[in-house]
Amino acid sequence: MTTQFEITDDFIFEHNKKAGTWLVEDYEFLGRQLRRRGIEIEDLTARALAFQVAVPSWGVGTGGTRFARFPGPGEPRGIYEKLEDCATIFKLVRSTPAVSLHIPWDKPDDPAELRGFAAALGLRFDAMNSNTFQDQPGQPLSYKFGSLTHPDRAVREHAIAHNLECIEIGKTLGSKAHTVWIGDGGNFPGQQNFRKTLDRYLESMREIYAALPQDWRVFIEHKLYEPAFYSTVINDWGISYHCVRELGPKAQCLVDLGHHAPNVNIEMIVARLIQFGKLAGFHFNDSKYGDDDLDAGSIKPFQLFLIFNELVEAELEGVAGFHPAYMLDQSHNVTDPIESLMMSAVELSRAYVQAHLVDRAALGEAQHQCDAIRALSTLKQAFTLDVAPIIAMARQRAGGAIDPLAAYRSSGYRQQKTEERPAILGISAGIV
Ligand SMILES: [Mn+2]
Repeated sequence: MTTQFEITDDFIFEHNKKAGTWLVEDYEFLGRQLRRRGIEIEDLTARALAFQVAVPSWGVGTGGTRFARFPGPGEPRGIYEKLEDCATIFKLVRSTPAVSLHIPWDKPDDPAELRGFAAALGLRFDAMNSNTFQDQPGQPLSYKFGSLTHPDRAVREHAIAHNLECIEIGKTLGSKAHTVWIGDGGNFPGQQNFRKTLDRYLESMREIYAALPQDWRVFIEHKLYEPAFYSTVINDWGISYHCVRELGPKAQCLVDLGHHAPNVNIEMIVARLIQFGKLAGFHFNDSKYGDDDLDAGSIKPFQLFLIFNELVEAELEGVAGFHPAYMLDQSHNVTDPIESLMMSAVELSRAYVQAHLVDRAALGEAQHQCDAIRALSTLKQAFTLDVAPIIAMARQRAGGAIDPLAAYRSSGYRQQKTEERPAILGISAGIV
């Protein structure tokens, strides 16, 4: 393999010198402000340093809509180049050491070799993802009318076998979870029998569940609609919860923020799943209308904060069995995917640190006294504090960039990759 351009630690160190002065100044000032509120800034910086979120392999390519895809320059052309881009994100933000793969888009010829390649970049593998929402070239049986819920047993068996293959690949890669999202459902009234499709789903999922290694979990991802516009089989968290209860302790509900009806109280769903011991984790993104897959916190940053408020409360209480898998899931039509994924990772760190600022004693007291205004203002006090110096300091201490976007742009990474990676057709990227 020829030498590929990479952003070096020295480059980041040099770039940080420009912003280092203001960072120390702002960090000290914020530290004094927080001390007046009885908070030690170093405790928050330690929290920020510990926060991690996985990136999706499919997120480093330009996604698209149902109408078109507009590929960007220098896009990764295969899983090895996708990992290079993931490593670049990790180097700059230092909070994204794991990558989630989608099979067969990322199917490796040699999973052990791929694991070694990732490890050399400082990366490991997060949850596996199966794909039974599109047909692969030469596939004898079609998923056009469903996969795990298809009326034809042969199609269901084909879809089950694919999921088992994902788990097998994941074992070699060191993954510990398998995520199942299906597009199954109907577009017209009468097209499907609601009860029978769910029965078939559970029957199929039981076979997948039985193939899980002892220390694995399976994540069920629900989605309101699309591609089924009338009746999606796994359409909301209630159905998802029913299914994970039926399957067993290794099955949990995954929450993709874009997969709910507008205005749904997602933070309350999160709290319920924590309470029931069934929160698998997240696909973070944001949306204005539906499953827009915009960068995290770009439309509803307060909602993101409220979700993290629930997560941090559970973390601080030490709720039994609480270990959510944090992952980004977003698709990019108009931005450089590396920039978008970095910005989302930064937004999650911000929401996480802000949630640690909530005065939980004051909030509990306000709730006990039925003082709605004081409860809201307690949350707002945490949400409105600018914690940028804390998360920038954490990045710098971990060897990352104080300003990841500026460092990335001045590195010339994308231009270098454009020369190294002449475009080829058929790049796998998508919205899931
Ligand atoms: Mn998702």
